[in-house]
Parts: sequence; structure tokens; C-alpha cells
Amino acid sequence: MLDYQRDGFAVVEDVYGPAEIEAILGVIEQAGTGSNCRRSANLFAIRNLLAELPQLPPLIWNERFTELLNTLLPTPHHLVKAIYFDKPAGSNWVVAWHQDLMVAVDRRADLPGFGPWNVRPEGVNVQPPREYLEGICTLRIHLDKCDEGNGALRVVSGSHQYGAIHASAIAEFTPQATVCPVPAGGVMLMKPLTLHASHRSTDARPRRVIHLEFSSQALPASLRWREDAARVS
Ligand SMILES: O=C(O)CCC(=O)C(=O)O
Repeated sequence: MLDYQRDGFAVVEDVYGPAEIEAILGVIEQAGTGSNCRRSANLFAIRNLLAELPQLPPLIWNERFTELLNTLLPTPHHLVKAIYFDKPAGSNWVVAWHQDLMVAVDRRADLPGFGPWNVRPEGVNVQPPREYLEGICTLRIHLDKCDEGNGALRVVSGSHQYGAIHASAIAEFTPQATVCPVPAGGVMLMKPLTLHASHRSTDARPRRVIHLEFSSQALPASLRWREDAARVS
């Protein structure tokens, strides 16, 4: 995990075998068309994934995944975001350079260091102080082999060490970007402050990813991670 702490990303191979991937995909295929699902020729995404498909957690939390998570974060840890997305074959879905600065919470609360706030019908998001972002670990479970041809993430190694990078400074970092290929069944670890982007898909393979974010931190008393609040209520 030394590389992950230093670079802000790392790949762990062979967390899921072919039969486990098939079982996970079987559940995802059953997803309906509710407000958390978005299906188009360009993108298939499911927000609030584990609540939408409660059959998934026992398939995801296998021995290797559990061990990995426990190595990365002190227990107890909370799930703070869960999304599935597919970049289908030939998709022109492009993601510009950014850091993941916003977290999903259960309400708006005026707290020092929290903001800007983004209040939408689907929920409230806020940029928390840097220490909360540094406490989050993203695990991207790759259900397909992913490389440059099907839109692998590009990352800037070490960029997480600079906190929130102003939009005008991003171009100074991106010449050092590298593509991060991941084999099917592998998990890409990423810190939310790592600058990342992805290109369109140029070949005929899908790129199906389960994106999970975890933290061991509790938010200030008046605020809860939205995923946590949804599980309890
Ligand atoms: O998977 C991708 O191509 C981009 C995802 C991303 O940027 C994100 O989850 O913040």
C-alpha cells in the first residue's frame, strides 16, 4: 500500500474471479429504470447502488475485498458513495480533469470549513474540509479488462498531495498524467484528491465499474454521510 499512499492510486489484481464477476453482472442486469438508474446508448449508471440492488453487497464483500478494505481504513468504516457505471462500446462519454471534491450528505448545515453546498432534488452535496477528503478511499471494482481503448482513467500521480487544486492550475499537472489500466476482477484504489479524467472509448469493449467510496471518519454532529443516513432510516 506504499505506492497508494505516495501516488494517490494503485491497482490490486485478482480480487474477483470470472464466476464472481458473472454473478455481480447478473444482479446489475436486473436493475430497473427508477430515478437512480440512467440508461442511454452512451452511459448506463446506477446511483445509490447498494440500496438499489441489495443482492450485491454479499457478492462484493468477498474475503479479498474485505481484507483489502480493512488494510486501507481503520474499522469501523462507512460507505459514503456507491455508483455503477458502464462506458458502453464506442461511447463518447468524456470526463474532464477533476478531483472528487464533493461528498453526499443528508442535509445542509452551516458548519465552518464546509462549502460550497449543492442542493438538488436527488440530494445535498458539499465540499468538506481537506481532512475529510483525505480520509476517503475510493475502490473501483473493474468488471471488464480496462485500458486506453475502452476509456481507462488517466491520473496524475502525487497530485492528491496538493489539496484542492484551482481549475486554473490543473494544466500544470496534466503533462505528467498516465493511463491506469486494470484487469477484469481488479480493484483500482484512488484518493479523491488525485486528479483524474477519462477519454472516450475507441473500441468495441464495454467498461463496467463499481465505484465505492469509504471513510472511517464521522462528520460533525449535525451532518451524516447520505449513504449512512439512508441505511438507517
Ligand atoms: O470512470 C470515469 O471515467 C470517470 C469517473 C470519475 O471521474 C469519477 O467518478 O469521479
